[in-house]
Amino acid sequence: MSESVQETAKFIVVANRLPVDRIVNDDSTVDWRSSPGGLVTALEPVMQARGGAWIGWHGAADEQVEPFHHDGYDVIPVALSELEVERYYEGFSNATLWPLYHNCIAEPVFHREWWDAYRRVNRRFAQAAADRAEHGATVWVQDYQLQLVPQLLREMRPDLRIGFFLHIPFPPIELFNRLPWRNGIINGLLGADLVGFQTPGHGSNFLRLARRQPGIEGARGRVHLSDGRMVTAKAFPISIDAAGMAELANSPKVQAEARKLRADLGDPSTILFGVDRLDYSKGLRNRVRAVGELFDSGELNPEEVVYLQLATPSRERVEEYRILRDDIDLLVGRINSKSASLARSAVNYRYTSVPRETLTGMYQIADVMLVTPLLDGMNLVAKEYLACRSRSDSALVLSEFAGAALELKQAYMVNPYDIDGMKATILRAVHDSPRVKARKMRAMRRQVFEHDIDLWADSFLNQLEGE
Ligand code: ADQ
Repeated sequence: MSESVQETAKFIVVANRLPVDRIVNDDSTVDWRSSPGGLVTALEPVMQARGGAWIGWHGAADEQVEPFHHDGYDVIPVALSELEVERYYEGFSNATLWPLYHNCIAEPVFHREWWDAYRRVNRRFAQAAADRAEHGATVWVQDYQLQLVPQLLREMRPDLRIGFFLHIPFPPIELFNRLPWRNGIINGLLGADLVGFQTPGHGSNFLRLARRQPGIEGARGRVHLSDGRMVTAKAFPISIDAAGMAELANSPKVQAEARKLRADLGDPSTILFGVDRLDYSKGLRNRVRAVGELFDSGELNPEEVVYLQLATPSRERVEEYRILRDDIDLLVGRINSKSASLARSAVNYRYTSVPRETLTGMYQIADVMLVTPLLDGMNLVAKEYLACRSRSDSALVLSEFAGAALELKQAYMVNPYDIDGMKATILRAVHDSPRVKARKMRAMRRQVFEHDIDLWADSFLNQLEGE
């Protein structure tokens, strides 16, 4: 395959971020390394097979980066100014849309200048795709930061097949309608031929809103526009590279790492584990409170049980995230200051990102996995645990408000708002018989291995290109 950047591409992914991180070497030369994450793992093989281009921001403000070839596909950086990062990304994307789409768990903030920046940046991404796409190319736009791109791109290039996938929930009409620019977003999405969601419920929310637009009629997952076009909305539950993760988990390196991790934690009889971006949607406050109360009451014994919680730093310049970080520090500090064991802390809390191998090792030693978001589009952590932890003596505690709950029905299901209910279910997950746990794990592991990331990408693209 050629190493030079092609003028045009027949398959293009457009996402807020590029799939690569910049590494500055000791001698000041620059390298680009694939950044880990579900979206990249999902789409990289597709890009390599199709020979495509990935359009996205490179992560540094006020900097122009030239297109380059990386690992079999072209990378096309889009520049953002410091003010645009503040208004389009931290503002409209993460302080307006993110809370609004997560059922207003935090209060969404509305600012007209943020919306203006969102429109301006969406136009820039659309233009970059229009400039790069071959005649009749397929363009796949990703996520809530770029909801205006489908319509803008269609106006520029009516010859393209345009798909859009929303990784987060699409809210009910009553909440969405608070948005002063609601029609702009709905029309933006209606520029696509196919709009994909994590669950059928999110798809129906969108369709209900779309049908309220003038001149639009619809039935059975589709709407017909007055210009004769048809837009399909459908659920495509995202997944993971289950086989790849299982292989990594079984590698001697990760096995050794897992043994070391368990020893470092003091070889407890039971390890509870949680790993999340530090985001209020992930339900960390309630989870930490529930486990803390179980330690407090003696129902979990800190001499035998350790709760390991990793939180990845996220959106640190957005106010809500700073408050959340302080709250969790405080809660964890309180639990540990009261825990009986001198030898080790009841809660081992790390505010950091870890390499893939270490995370995989942590999944391996987790006897009980705690995934308790207040609301989550899908939640890949639950699926990663099932792929990595092959021991049948394992338990997944899962929020009924994660998209994953629709597929992983055998999990120990919780309502994360119900602290007492969550405590009872965590205890059940710790104490249930190995036979019961084995049956649950078998069913859920089968689901994850049979519905992997390739199936997700193939079903979306086959439908888009067959439309
Ligand atoms: P996220 O909200 O980021 O994704 P999630 O699906 O759980 O949530 O994915 C997080 C990813 O980050 C996982 O692959 C996990 O392994 C990794 N990760 C988390 N903490 C880490 C740490 N400390 N170190 C290393 N890796 C860490 C959004 C939506 C989800 C949807 C995904 C994909 O909010 O609902 O499932 O997109 O569509």
